[in-house]
Amino acid sequence: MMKSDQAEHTLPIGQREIDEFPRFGLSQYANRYRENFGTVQLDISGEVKQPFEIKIDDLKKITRTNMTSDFHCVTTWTKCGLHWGGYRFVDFYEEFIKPQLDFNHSVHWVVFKSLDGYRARMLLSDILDSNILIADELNGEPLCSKHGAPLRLVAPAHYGYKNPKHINAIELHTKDYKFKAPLLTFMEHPRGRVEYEERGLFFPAWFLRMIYRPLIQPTIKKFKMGMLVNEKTE
Ligand SMILES: Nc1nc2c(c(=O)[nH]1)N[C@H]1C(S)=C(S)[C@@H](COP(=O)(O)O)O[C@H]1N2
Ligand SMILES: [Mo]
Repeated sequence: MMKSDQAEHTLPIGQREIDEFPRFGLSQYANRYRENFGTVQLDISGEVKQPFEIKIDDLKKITRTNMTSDFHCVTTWTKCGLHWGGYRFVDFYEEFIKPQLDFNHSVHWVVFKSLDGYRARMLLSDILDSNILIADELNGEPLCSKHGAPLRLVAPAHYGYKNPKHINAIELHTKDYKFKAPLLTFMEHPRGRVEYEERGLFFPAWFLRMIYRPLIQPTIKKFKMGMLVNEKTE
């Protein structure tokens, strides 16, 4: 098998490199693929003076950037060396969101909502890190729907479930926010950091690895089918 050419590449604990970069996620989202989700804006709400929208074209105001990183799914597969292009989340936040914040409440959680119904929450302090991207390019091409067009979050220090695809809305919330997880509660860690193996709640990481591994191939198949079926019916 052809693995990544960096011989010295060490993977995070519990991860195994795979050759392909499959479309992946929770099974319930497998069938929600669209070749074109067709949005041109991000709706911003929560702790802002007033809800507002950012057109995808408005993003051109901020500097573009490229980043190469490995992608780690919580189920233990890793795809190495992906080249992403887009905008740093921190630049996006400074340009568009910070000026609109309601200063009576401090933002602690950021919730991303996706066109397939997916949701992910992240700590604002985690995603202001300079390696977090809002990506619209993958390996030198416009981002394809398979991997999250029109826009997806790329947060390489966090497991895949904190890398929402097809983002169309962002909510800013205080510390008290009660999140409705799309994943079963034990599967969703509030932070999902790869370095600390934050694979989920309650169970030890080795146990979660063991139950997740057998799900990889069937899940890849379900997502492949989802793309085939929904391409035909479009
Ligand atoms: N909108 C959306 N984003 C999502 C998911 C999803 O089902 N829907 N699945 C998450 C999970 S669990 C993983 S591993 C990655 C997979 O990204 P990929 O399909 O580009 O490989 O997307 C994440 N973001
Ligand atoms: Mo994942």
